[in-house]
Amino acid sequence: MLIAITRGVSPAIGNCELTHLERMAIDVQLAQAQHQQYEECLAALGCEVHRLPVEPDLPDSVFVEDVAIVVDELALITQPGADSRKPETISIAHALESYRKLFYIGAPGTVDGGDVLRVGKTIFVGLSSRSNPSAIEQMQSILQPYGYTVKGVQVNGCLHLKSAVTQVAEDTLLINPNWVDVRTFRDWNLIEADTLEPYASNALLIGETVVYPVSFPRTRQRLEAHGISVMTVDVSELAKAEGAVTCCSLIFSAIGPETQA
Ligand code: CIR
Repeated sequence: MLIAITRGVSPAIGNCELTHLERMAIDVQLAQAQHQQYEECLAALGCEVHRLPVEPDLPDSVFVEDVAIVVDELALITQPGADSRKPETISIAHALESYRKLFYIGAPGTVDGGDVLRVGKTIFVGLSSRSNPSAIEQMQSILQPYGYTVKGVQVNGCLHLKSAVTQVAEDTLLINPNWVDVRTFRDWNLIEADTLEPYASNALLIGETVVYPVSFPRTRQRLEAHGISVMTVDVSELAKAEGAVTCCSLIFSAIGPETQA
């Protein structure tokens, strides 16, 4: 069984962090309705959705992906790269402790979960404005004993590594070659996002279905042409906060910490 941890949209989302986007008014009610449809989509794909209470004072707290990295053996609570987001970790650690043994990234390390792409036993970590080499070293020492290889990847022009590349099938990645070096991912089949849709590389793979923003029809056609099954969601308001589909959930299989190594 898959668990999906989510959190409702904060009424303060209009004060979110922004790095590459101009601030635009966000319709909070519409954002909340879109987020609810996103959760319904996760449930339709077999996830048990565990929604955490809204954090009225934490504008970006809907983007739960950034504060933890969950693998079968453990969960890492991150040290988010933006100071305004550091308090988000407390409730996520509390929610995860019944599922996984917890480890913590400490200062001076910073890493956002949006920079972490796990493909099998390889964990790529974006070197971005949010994530740094100290966090990567800490991740290596925590994860290597469990057989994971952790690799830093330079990211340019976008917020996170997963703004630039995500997994869309077991052996296939969706990528924007302007933001990350495609040679890093030469061991996988690559589908390039349409150049008219630069933000189209963030897709959320659940089982064999990709949850995908309705706003990228050209890239969606490319995915479908490769035989990938796509379920669309409208996340236009969350996109104004520089969020996308992976960042609104933490999805993992339900194993208790007592059954872990
Ligand atoms: C931030 O800048 O931290 C938020 N406004 C957006 C975070 C999006 N997270 C993600 O893509 N993993």
